[in-house]
Amino acid sequence: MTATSRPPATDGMVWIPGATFMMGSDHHYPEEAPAHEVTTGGFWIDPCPVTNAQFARFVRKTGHVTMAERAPDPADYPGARPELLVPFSAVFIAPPHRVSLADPHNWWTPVPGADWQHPQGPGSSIRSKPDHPVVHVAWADAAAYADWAGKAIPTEAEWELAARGGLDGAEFAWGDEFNPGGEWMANTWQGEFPLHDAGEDGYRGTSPAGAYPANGYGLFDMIGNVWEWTSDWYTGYATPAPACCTGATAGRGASPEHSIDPHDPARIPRKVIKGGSHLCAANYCRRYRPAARMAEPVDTSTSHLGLRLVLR
Ligand SMILES: [Ca+2]
Ligand SMILES: [Cu+2]
Repeated sequence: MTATSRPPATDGMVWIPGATFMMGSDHHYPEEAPAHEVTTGGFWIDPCPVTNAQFARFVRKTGHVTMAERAPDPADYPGARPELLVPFSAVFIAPPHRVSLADPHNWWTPVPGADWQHPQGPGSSIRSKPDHPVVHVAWADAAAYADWAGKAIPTEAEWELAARGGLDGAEFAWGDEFNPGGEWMANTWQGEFPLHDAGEDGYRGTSPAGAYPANGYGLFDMIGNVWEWTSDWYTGYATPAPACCTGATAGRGASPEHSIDPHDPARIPRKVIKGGSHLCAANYCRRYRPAARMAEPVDTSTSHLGLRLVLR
């Protein structure tokens, strides 16, 4: 942390009035069900995800070094392959031929030297992308940025309320039709994932923040472009909250311990991420919807995950 100037807290932010709304969905993936009523207080939210230019300013002012730029400590990853104990981040690389969709390792590659300034790995840069969302930020990087900005990472309920744009119960952030009037409303993937992105929406990979129409609250890129971190520890909505936390909203009140994937040998706790990304495709991952959610280990950074901030 430094004492240097911070952006004025509500500069350009949008006020989301507190509300009771239906969170989740009964019509898609099991982790979104059951739809349930949630109440959240009012808050300010940034209209766009944090951009490369904004993150660069944070790094200049604070000297922050992201997780992806540091070598993992072998003590935290017993049995890890030595090639993964160097600084790396996960980059989407389209396979050269059709692969099993059951194994994300077929397109996610740990690339040494991939980080927020080199989103595709060494040799790539963000020079032409100052207005694109920052990517390759792990949870600790997102939290450090929020601290510096004097803001916070949204809860899942805040994020979903904001993404719905006042259209309670709608499929998408803009209504019930994916391409209303033939218009592209978000940066997703067209064509057969993970082989070929036809880019019919105008972009392959990330797009500049604000390139698609805003939702009903005036928020851009809530859906598609990049996933966004939320502050909630992951749990299934159908999983009963631990006894310590009864009274908490369904899906909330999970602990780091409860969020861990039982198959993960490193036992890394997981946060909820929201919004889907430019990699979401009809044939593989229809998560370009406000209700959609995924669990992301806190140590993980990828080429399709960024953040946006709120102020309470
Ligand atoms: Ca696209
Ligand atoms: Cu997806």
